[in-house]
Amino acid sequence: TKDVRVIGSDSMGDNVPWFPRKLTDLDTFAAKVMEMGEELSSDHPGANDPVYRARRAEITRIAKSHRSGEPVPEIEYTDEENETWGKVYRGLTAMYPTHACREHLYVLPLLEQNCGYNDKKIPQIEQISRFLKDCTGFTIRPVMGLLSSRDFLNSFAFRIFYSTQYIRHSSKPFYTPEPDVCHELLGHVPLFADPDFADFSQEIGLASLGASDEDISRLATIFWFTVEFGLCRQDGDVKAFGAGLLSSFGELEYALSDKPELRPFEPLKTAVQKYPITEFQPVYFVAESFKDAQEKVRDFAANMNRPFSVRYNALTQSVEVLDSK
Ligand code: HBI
Ligand code: FE
Repeated sequence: TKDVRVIGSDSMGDNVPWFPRKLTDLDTFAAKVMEMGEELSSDHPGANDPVYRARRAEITRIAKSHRSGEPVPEIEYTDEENETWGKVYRGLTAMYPTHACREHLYVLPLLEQNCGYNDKKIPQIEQISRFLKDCTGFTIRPVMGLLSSRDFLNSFAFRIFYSTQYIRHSSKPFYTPEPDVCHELLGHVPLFADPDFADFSQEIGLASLGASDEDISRLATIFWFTVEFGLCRQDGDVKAFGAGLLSSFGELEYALSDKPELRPFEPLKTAVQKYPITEFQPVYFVAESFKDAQEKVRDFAANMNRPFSVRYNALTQSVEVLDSK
């Protein structure tokens, strides 16, 4: 076996993309957003509503100025926003008992007891972040909108989840072309309270640090078919754990029907599967368990074209770079 040596950022070589080494390195991400961060696309139901746009801008300003270690500012949501949340909450929670994986079903009542989840008011990120920290060490930071795949995936290496804080337009409570609090808090958050799922997501994050653009694209596809649209086998049934499914009535129903094609989760194959982003998925991948999926992602990462490996030091909340694979 080779000697394992922790190396500094100066000795990484020129063709390794920059990546965050410590928690505060992520501070630059909050303001770095892709197209929809500040401007709404023309197909967004709120695109021509000046009141909605002003409100969304007000909420994204909070994300822009947030720094690591600070509490996430509370937002006083309007009655209209809370009503939209309520419609989504009631609709989805009615489907979870038959469609959601057991980890999601276990955590949701805990979020109701500890974080004020209910159909009356949108819960607050800060309270949820503190709850997740106790469960798995995950914390939430506010973000203005979509980050690049690289930045978004890198943050998972630190058990950080970047969450939007605004809500979809009230005219279309069951549709949004971008992530919003309904997607983040009902789809993603419950799973980050599960230790095995937290490990699995961090594994993808660690694999993404300093990865080539090609490998980032493969990891983003793996992320898409697991964290966003993943299915898993539980007690002989297929259940949903992907946040894109757990936050969409239509697709949650469809994904567990006999219409789509299901294939076993296999990183080498999953990573190159093409997928539509505006329609239901024709193909889903089924994981045996989060632990099994984590091991498979670790093997995938070990075979990536990256001249070093990384490990996370939870005591210093920093990433150590090792000069052997
Ligand atoms: N950014 N804020 C945010 N939220 C996401 O869910 C998200 C993102 N950037 C990219 C992304 N998701 C995925 O489509 C993958 O590229 C990782
Ligand atoms: Fe998401």
